[in-house]
Amino acid sequence: MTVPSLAQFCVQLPKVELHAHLNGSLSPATMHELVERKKADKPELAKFQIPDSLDRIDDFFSLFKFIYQLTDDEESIRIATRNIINEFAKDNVKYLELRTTPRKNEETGMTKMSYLTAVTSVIQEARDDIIVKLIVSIDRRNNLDEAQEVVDLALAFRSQGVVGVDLCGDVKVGLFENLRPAFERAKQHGFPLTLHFNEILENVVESSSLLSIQPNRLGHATFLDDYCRKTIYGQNIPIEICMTSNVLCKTVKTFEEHHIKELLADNHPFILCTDDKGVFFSESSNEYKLAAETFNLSKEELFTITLRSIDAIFADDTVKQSLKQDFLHWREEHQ
Ligand code: 6MZ
Repeated sequence: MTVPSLAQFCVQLPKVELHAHLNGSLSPATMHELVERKKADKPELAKFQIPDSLDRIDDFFSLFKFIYQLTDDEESIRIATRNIINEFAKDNVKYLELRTTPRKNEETGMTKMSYLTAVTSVIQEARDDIIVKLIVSIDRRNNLDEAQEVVDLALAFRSQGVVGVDLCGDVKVGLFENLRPAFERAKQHGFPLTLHFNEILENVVESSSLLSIQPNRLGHATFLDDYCRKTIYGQNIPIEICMTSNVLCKTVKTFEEHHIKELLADNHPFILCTDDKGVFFSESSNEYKLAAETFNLSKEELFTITLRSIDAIFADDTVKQSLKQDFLHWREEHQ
């Protein structure tokens, strides 16, 4: 048997993706397909291109003014969701928690309810090579009523695959404390929480507020002071790591300096994720390859990372056990 290259191994490796924003995950092919649907009405869309590099994280959030014009009706949402799932499945992601912020559009008649109906109808389409669940996101821009509406929607769509609630959005906007009652209510209803955490240094002032709600996972956790590290390690909170995203958004200077190195040294649980594979042009397998190349990880260590990620998923124990069995079986066959 020929030994696969690192890139081939990372594609073959069964993976878990837990931090992928739906509208940030549109591949160039999907963007093209959606532009084709829209360009008769909005010819200016055809001219837009995702830039190769960003100067600052602020430039990232403004890209959604364009992307949201492509996904402003239910059919576009269905196309986007289906393509994203197919692409992750092709990259051998076996369990995907996609996340999205319910959005309405008065021009097309799309409501937050019909938006989520579109997403969940696609994630429930039966396929045997990937399990897909949904996390609904509360945007930092939301006011409390809007945040509570997201929790209402999470409850309404629970039996359609919604497994958790996220805090996301422009890191320089809003305050978690204003939205806290919505997260408390989601928690009371048994939804696990994942929060974007300290993506930029200015967010550190909010740390104790975010950690006091006892989130089940954290996204990024780029800047950790002693208090944060002690609390996160003490509560064993897994961290969703998005290396390419952080370096391209310039919140981390280089891959070598990425904060994953401390988690590796301290043996703290993390999950390698893509964040926005459409904007950052990086698939799940590429994030594994990058981690291996940067930190000299062996194939066995990559397998341990993917296997350990299963402990952090928001689905129930039966799903976890079955995934673990499948992953261990894969290793036996690929040793
Ligand atoms: C914070 C992010 C993000 O929800 O419309 N989003 N929020 N930090 C990040 N790191 C780079 N990447 C994406 O997907 C797009 C939305 O996800 C959030 C932003 O709020 C963005 O508008 P959905 O499917």
